[in-house]
Amino acid sequence: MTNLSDGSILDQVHEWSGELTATRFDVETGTHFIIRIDSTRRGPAAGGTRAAHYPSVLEAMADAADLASAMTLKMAISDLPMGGGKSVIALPRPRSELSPAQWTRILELHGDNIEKLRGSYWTGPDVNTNSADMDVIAQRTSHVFGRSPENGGAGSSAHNTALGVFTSIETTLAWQGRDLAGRTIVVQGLGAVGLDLAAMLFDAGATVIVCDRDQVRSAIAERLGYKVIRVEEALSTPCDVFAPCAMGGVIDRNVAASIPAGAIVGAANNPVTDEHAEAILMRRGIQYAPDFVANAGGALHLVGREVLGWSEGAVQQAVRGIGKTLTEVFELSASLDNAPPAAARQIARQRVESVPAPRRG
Ligand code: NAD
Ligand code: PPY
Repeated sequence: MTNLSDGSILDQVHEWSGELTATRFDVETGTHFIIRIDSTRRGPAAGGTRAAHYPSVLEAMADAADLASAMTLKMAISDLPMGGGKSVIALPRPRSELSPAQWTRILELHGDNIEKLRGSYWTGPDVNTNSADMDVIAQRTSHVFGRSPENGGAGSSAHNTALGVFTSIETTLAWQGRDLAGRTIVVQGLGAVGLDLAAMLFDAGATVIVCDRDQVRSAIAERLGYKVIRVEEALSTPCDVFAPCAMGGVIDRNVAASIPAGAIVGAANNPVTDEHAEAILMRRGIQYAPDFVANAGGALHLVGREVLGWSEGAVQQAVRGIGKTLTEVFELSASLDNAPPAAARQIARQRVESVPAPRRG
């Protein structure tokens, strides 16, 4: 992950190994737009647009870089013909405080920025953006995944992301010699992915414990028969599997040393802060399914449907295939005596490097 103690934005750009950082500040809306292309080695860079009110532009830049790098790994380990990138719209205030007209204007400007990159970066939905937002961006550029089906897009990827995480939980437990039925799973975050995942786990006979900072979502979960805990209890509730489905960065070194879980498998991108924390999890025998393997169902959905022309059935077959990929990662991790994310990065980087680097102009 990008080190935030680095002094300036320029220092951060110098230290990043990615291909391109594009930024623009719009005075009218007070918005910083950031697009980071990590790699186009395997194909055009792709990755969603995240909109949030960040504490600083430096943090927004760092988030975009870390998320873009994870996309390169996700595409490569999933054998998709794309590179990795991501965009961050750093809003002047929280999304909920923007008027519909302001939000539309921001999306249009973002579409203009993407269009200027002439197809080297393709966007899609991410935290705080959805298919309707992609429809707006698509009025300014054709380099957009996940428009609504009425407008010719593949729609929301959340269900296939949840299916991939569910498959990964089954695979991780099987690796530990256990079944899903009767296991206790803590799902942190009941958004589009978390709620769907919780339902699949419940139907499979698991004990589902959930939390969300949104009271309405917690109330829905209670009605569905899940045990609801407070947000602050998520990292200290004993469980067989902890499934982070809210934001990244939740497992730092201290949490890695204390979390009472048998495994960590979720949808959130970059949930573990650094390699040291990954090593602590491994030393404690906590099986961590790398995020960019477990949450690749969304990318398989968007790229499968819109680039490869797959049917929904073919997408689901590919998403189920995440289980096989994850087992290969666990096998390599065991043989190298190294943490699963290190093994997964090794497989993905080999795939990226097997494609010849483009000639410099
Ligand atoms: P979402 O915005 O629909 O849901 C996130 C939920 O987390 C919200 O309900 C929010 O209230 C809750 N939340 C936020 N902070 C919390 C906290 N500290 N504790 C508990 N709950 C909290 O997002 P989503 O589409 O469900 O995605 C979930 C995660 O998975 C995100 O990190 C996203 O980047 C990642 N992801 C999603 C997809 C996809 O296809 N949607 C694909 C890959 C990765
Ligand atoms: C992610 O999987 O983290 C995404 O950002 C979703 C995505 C995947 C592929 C293209 C665009 C967005």
